[in-house]
Amino acid sequence: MNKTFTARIIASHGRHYVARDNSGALWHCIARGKKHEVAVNDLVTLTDLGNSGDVTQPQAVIEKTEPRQNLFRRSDQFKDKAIAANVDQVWFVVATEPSFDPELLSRCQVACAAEDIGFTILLNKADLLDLVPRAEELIAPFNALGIPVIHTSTLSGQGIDQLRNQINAQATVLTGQSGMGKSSLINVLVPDAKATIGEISHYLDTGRHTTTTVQAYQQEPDITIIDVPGLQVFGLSHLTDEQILLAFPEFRPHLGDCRFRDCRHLNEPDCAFRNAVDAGTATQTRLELIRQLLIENKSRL
Ligand SMILES: Nc1nc2c(ncn2[C@@H]2O[C@H](COP(=O)(O)OP(=O)(O)OP(=O)(O)O)[C@@H](O)[C@H]2O)c(=O)[nH]1
Ligand SMILES: [Mg+2]
Ligand SMILES: [Zn+2]
Repeated sequence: MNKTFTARIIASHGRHYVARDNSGALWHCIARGKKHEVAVNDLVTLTDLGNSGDVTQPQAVIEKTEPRQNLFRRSDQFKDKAIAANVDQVWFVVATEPSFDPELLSRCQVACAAEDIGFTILLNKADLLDLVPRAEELIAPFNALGIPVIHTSTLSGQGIDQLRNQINAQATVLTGQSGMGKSSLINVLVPDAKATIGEISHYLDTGRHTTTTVQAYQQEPDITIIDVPGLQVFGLSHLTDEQILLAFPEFRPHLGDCRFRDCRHLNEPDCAFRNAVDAGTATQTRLELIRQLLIENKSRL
């Protein structure tokens, strides 16, 4: 009979995965059954399929996923995309350049709040001093919500010690749009990351520059840091209306205060959310995002 054992998923590319077993050996895996959902940083049970002719790539089947603490994911009408499992914190990386989309940042914050995942903004490329004030302006509304912001530079080393302190045994995902410097930050934080990238790209036959796979880097004693390909959209159709509303800290105190119980926070009289915007404790942009998310939810199949 084939050997069965537990392992940690460290990379995913489509329906292909790489897992690391307790001895440190890597396995090329596929999930059994189409419905079986697997994400990077999942703990799984594997069955050895032998070497299939290539001794450098032992093959295994994922039989079972252990229960998760949470799942960092995004979704649209058609598809749920698991990004990583058992995540303690997400670092959303923006940069002084190229420019970034604050709505994507907002959506990611909502996804994290719904799964009880810590959320921090990294303003990377802070060495480009002339461009810092403009980026800070875009981030200010998030900072006002109590979301921490760390200025970083992989060139000058600014903020890197603070990142090291904040990793502190927390499974950490770096996400954000393409070109912000996520992979560069990982290269600074995890000295042998480049070697791991080479190893994994050999397994999954992927390129090396722009990140195309979700991949975890582990460094003893307790660094787990996960690199994600640059995002362009962040759908939240997996969330219920209630989860959406609870994920906005600035509107949460006003939940249930609208005149109408089924208020959509549009033009209804005595809408507590609109009053919060008028009073300056919340922004019009974030209220519009709530409306948009509730509409997207309504059109869900
Ligand atoms: N000036 C400056 N450039 C940086 C810094 N960090 C990264 N870069 C540059 O930004 C570009 C993109 O960096 P990556 O690390 O590949 O970005 P990424 O976020 O991983 O991009 P994707 O993999 O496409 O999602 C590279 O040319 C880096 O050299 C920084 O702190 N300062
Ligand atoms: Mg990258
Ligand atoms: Zn309302």
